Amino acid sequence: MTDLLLIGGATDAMLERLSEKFTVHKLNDQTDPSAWLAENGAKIEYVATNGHDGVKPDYMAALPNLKMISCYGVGYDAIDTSVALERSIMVTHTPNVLNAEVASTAVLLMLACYRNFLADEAHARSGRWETEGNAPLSLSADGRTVGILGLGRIGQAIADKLAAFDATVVYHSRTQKDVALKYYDDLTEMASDVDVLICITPGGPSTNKIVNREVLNALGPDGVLINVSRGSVVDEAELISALQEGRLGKAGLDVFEKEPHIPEALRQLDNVVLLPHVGSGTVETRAAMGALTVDNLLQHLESGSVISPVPECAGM
Ligand code: A2R
Repeated sequence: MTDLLLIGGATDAMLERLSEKFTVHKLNDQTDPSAWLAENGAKIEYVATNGHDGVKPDYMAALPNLKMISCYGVGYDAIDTSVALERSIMVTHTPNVLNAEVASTAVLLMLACYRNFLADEAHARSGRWETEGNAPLSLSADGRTVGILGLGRIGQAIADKLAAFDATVVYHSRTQKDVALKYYDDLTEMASDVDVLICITPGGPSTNKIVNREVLNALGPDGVLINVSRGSVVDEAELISALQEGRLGKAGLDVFEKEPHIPEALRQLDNVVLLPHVGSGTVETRAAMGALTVDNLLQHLESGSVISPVPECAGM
């Protein structure tokens, strides 16, 4: 059977299907992954990984006969696609099947920021309602102007869900899309015009810290920042100081610069809502992502074609 390297975890359902066609080697089971790769790397033709672990450059170099990398997740910034292209290695990911879930997470974070539900829940649970009286009033999440940074598949799903909250949706990306929403070619200008900025671009060099001090200041003391993309998109140190100094109102964050580490200073703030990167993290959506990750591998093994290549590999 063909040898497949699994980097990171996989569900039982994925492992069951993979084991029918591949000899699966789990890198997590190796006490010294580099030593294992030095000895066994040459027999590996397929890799299954995820958006967080990706494939480290030295791992990639230790796999001379690699044909394909299947990534569980839509973001693939932890895989160097330029090296993959040079070596004619196909890279696939799992777009679309998580659009609705990540969009729900973005909207839930926005609602949590405005409506203060987490503090209200603690107020109710602690018995303080009875002893101290009503919880303070929150702010309405309805009728807001929301700027979406990255109006792609997920960004559009967020825009669609926001219609239920009477939002005015505008967007920024590098190119204008064929949609009836106001386009800003300048991110800072958009940030100064909106109540909420929702980040949903890919990670990687082109978006690294594009939400910087200038953008955060433009969003302002009443502004809300939501990040469901990658931690690298926002300058985390600048975000913390903006929140501490009241130059930014609130933030709802599902992603961080050095996951799973969340800076202590961020965890101390009460004007943030923090999630442990669960944007697509439901049983249903993760099952769909797992199925597509495996479908891509099996199809490539059988026919050499794939279902969902990353854009860089679409012409291969
Ligand atoms: O810039 P464009 O016209 O290529 O539009 C894409 C936008 N985008 C950017 N916007 C501003 N500055 C950039 N440097 C930049 N790079 C890309 O992000 C497009 O509108 C959007 C990405 O959309 P999709 O490729 O359809 O990705 P999808 O499936 O919505 O997922 C977005 C990201 C993933 O890469 C993960 O990091 C995360 O959501 O879960």
